[in-house]
Amino acid sequence: MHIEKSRIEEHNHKLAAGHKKQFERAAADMMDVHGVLQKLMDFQVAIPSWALGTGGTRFGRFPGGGEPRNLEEKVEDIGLLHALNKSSGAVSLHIPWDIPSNPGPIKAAAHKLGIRFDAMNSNTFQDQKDQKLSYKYGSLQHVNQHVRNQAIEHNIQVIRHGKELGSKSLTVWLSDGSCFPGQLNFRKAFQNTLEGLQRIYAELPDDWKMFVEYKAHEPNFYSMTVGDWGQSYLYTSKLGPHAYTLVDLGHHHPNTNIEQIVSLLLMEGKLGGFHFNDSKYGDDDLTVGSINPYQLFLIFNELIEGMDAREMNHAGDLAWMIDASHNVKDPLEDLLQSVEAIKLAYAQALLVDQKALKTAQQQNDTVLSQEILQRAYRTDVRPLVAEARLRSGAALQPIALFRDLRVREKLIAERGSTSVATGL
Ligand code: LRH
Ligand code: MN
Repeated sequence: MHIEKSRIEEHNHKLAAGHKKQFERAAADMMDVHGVLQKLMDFQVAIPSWALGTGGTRFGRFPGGGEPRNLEEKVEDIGLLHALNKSSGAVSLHIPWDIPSNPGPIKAAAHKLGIRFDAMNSNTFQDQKDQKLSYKYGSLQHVNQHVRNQAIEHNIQVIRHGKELGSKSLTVWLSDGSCFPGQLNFRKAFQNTLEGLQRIYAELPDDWKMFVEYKAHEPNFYSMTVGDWGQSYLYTSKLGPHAYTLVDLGHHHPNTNIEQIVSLLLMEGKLGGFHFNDSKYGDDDLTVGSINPYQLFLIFNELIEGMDAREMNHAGDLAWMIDASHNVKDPLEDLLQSVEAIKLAYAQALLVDQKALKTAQQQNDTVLSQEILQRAYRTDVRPLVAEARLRSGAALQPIALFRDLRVREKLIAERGSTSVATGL
């Protein structure tokens, strides 16, 4: 399915007058509006290929119909999102869920839709039907060298797929760990994992990055072999300059100060990127900004302060990716909301008067520093983010247009009500 440009222009025309008033009011007392708009237009978020269908839990999965049946249809769906918000110009593939059987045509089709291939994800947390050795007791940590070799070979295969598609990075998330005290020798598990990562790192093309994603718990519930930012930092520091830590917002114990972790990883030049989502308890993979939008704002505030301190390019120097799962919402509407929440948090953080904040911090004026932060957080930046979309040729109200065009109904008519996408 493809959305005609004329339908988007028609939609924007209907909303133009109301939007213009709101934007002018919002922009009236804003510094450097054009600078902020350009940054918003440049900021693209990668869509996870494993989150274009309905997700589920061990208790159940309730598919909504019209789900993409193959990688071609997944790229098409991301094309729909990108047409609506001109902010979803990248896809992050998961192997073997999305092996590109014909990389050339897939790459061309994605390119035509303005979509590039972001980080490739390996998968040594499931046993594939044709797999020789099981990952039940881990992959790179495993006590058996043959299992470790199998996992290393898989990651090298994933790099090969990525090279064919023009990707420039590999994300390694390991479900490795233990469920009971005494099950694992932590030091041996770390050393095996490091040795495995080093052999994968050695196969990285010179212009590639490796992202080491940590997670506090699940599917192991006593220890995880890459369990927190400190452990990931230990690996990435020992691996070398192309290795970075990837922060999945849902991979922390409740109430962890993630913005402080972000600030320190940036300071060390070891922050590679994000898996954005939201959560209230565990790795809930909920819509970004749906539970704790203030935390997302505080993370972007640290990102802007830290990236500007290192003169980094906001749009290109870190990997901006979503990692979510949709149990009750339409997957495409959920992803549109997540991209919107990321852009809103970025826009609010761009409005923070960093100079005044530093002065207040120097004077230990905690009241004033909170006033400065929350003035930006409480600014309604929706007209600004909408204006950035308008100037990029996207829809002023993506979800409203998605519904007006009855996209889901059309996808169900085309693909059927029982089509199921690969992924979580
Ligand atoms: C693990 C994780 C990882 C992906 C998977 C789909 O919880 O966040 O990033 O490989 O979800
Ligand atoms: Mn993740």
